[in-house]
Amino acid sequence: MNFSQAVFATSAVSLDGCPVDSMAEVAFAGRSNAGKSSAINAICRQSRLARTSKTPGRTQMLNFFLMPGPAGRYLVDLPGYGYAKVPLEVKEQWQREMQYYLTGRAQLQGIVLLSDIRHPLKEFDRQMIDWAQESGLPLHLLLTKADKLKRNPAHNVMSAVRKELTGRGALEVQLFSATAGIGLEQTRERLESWLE
Ligand SMILES: Nc1nc2c(ncn2[C@@H]2O[C@H](COP(=O)(O)OP(=O)(O)O)[C@@H](O)[C@H]2O)c(=O)[nH]1
Ligand SMILES: [Mg+2]
Repeated sequence: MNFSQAVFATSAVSLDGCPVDSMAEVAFAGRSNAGKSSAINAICRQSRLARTSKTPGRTQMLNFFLMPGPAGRYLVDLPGYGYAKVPLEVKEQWQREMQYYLTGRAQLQGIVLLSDIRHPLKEFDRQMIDWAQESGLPLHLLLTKADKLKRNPAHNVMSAVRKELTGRGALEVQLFSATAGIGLEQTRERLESWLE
């Protein structure tokens, strides 16, 4: 798959604004600062495809990155934020839009959920896991910034998360680090299996 040739295609503020072609896509979800933009950049071997920032993002938009080819594919960066800090109204709006998108988007093949390994399975993550299960979509959980923990603690977190999520539909958990290059190939393989 043409990850290296991915280019920014378009942004949408709601399901209505998403591309109307029928190319298959995978969505990346996670609380703001979980490492979504960094992961997309690392997976696509580019430094500036998706924007990354040190301050939690305000982007309430779906960003579509196109992998060109005879059968084009999209990687979709979904809006995310730290749950605790947003007004209820924003949270409810987000919940409506995400539910429309997850239940109404026929092109969607699976969800990559990113969660900082130092505080996994927050409310945002559990919501996404519930929706994926309800929509019958496979979910691949990346425990991001795995470079922040030593090998054994990182594996212990992964085991605990796997145990907690047993029986939650098609769900896989892996370690990931955009900066240290941990788990990149495993993630690419999962994306290929969903998009091919
Ligand atoms: N140590 C470390 N920091 C990371 C990693 N991935 C992202 N970050 C940092 O975490 C912050 C948020 O990353 P970003 O990709 O913008 O998160 P997003 O809000 O989910 O798109 C930035 O300061 C990144 O440099 C990683 O694998 N390891
Ligand atoms: Mg981002």
